[in-house]
Parts: sequence; C-alpha cells; structure tokens
Amino acid sequence: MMKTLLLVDIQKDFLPGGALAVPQGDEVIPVANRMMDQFPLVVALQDWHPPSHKSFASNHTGKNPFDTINLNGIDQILWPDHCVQKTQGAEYTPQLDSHKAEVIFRKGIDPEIDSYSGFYDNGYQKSTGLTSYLKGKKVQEVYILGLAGDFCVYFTAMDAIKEGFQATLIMDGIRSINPEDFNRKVAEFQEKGGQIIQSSEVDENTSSN
Ligand code: VGL
Ligand code: ZN
Repeated sequence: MMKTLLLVDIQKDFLPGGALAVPQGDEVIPVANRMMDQFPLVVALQDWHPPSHKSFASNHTGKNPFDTINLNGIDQILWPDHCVQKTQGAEYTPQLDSHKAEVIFRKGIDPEIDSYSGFYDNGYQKSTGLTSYLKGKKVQEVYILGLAGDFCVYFTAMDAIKEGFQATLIMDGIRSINPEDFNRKVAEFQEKGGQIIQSSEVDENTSSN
C-alpha cells in the first residue's frame, strides 16, 4: 500500500536561467513542496554528469546541442553541458524543500551512456538500485513529478510500470522541453496502464497512508 513521491531532476540547470532550462520549469517547485507533505516517503532523482559526459555536444567536435548521434549503439540527443557534478547547476534550487527527500538517486554518471530514467541507464545495462530500494520499503505505488516531462519524467514513469509499480504522473507538477512530445508520451504511458492526476486530487488518494 505504501506510496512514494518521486521528484525528478528539479535542479538549477533545468530551471529558468539554467543551462538546459525547461520552459516554466520553476512552476513545478511549489507543487513539489506541497506534495512532499502528502507522502510517507519522498525520493529524489538527480542528474549527475561528469564533465566528460558524451551526452554533451561539447565533447564531440563539430557537433551542436540538439544534434543527434549514435552513442555506443543508442540514439543520443546531444545536450548543452548540464548538471555537471559539483557545479551549481547540478544542485537543487533552494526553493525546493529537498531536505524532505529521504534518499537521492543519482544518474548519468557513466560518461559513455545517458540515463533518463531513474531506474536504469538508456541501454538497460545498469540499475540505479531504485527498484530494490522501493521494494525493500514495500512501495507499490509511485507518484512522479518534475523535469523534464518528455525525457526523465517519461522514462522514469515507463520504467516504474515495467518494474511492477502502479505509476501516476502528477501533471501540474511537470513541465517539458517539448510539450507536444510530452502529450504523445503521456498517451503511451496511459496505454501501458499509467495513471494521470492533478496535485489537487492527490490528497484524497493518499491520505489513507
Ligand atoms: C534530462 C536531458 C538530459 C531530464 C536530463 O532531466 O529530463 N533531459 N538530461
Ligand atoms: Zn542529463
């Protein structure tokens, strides 16, 4: 019955003024802060790249951000340098009550492969340990919000279903790089059994914990 709130990458680089700013990304912060008090367990994800990460356009001569390449057999969008370990951009914004997260799972550490999902890298080679952690806590339901909807939120949500959790997107707590792409991905998520909800509806659904 245990429910978990999963906060995806609410880091400075994904917020206005950041290196990979998601439009209106800051609007998820008050939703996240409100939701944290409604859940018995809060887990946060943190995009955490070394400077040499091969998802960065700057590490490929002649390539620009948003070009795509084949990286070790996987299609890879090249990004501006973002969420570099130990830099300000990788930090949670102080407006986020991130101290309420019980644990932080970091991803994107291996320079050879990107990791949009909080559960696995994009090649499904390595687990982050998130499934084991949640199953060890008898979590069955995962509620997800954060940034960016069309990348890390979507991949985390799809993997949550694959890993056997009941998964719900808190829609007003999500902003996307490309909102139209996100809408298509939400439809796919729902086809796989995922649920969508607004934060205002969460109270009645989780208070039984
Ligand atoms: C993300 C692109 C690259 C995300 C992370 O958090 O959605 N997107 N790295
Ligand atoms: Zn990244």
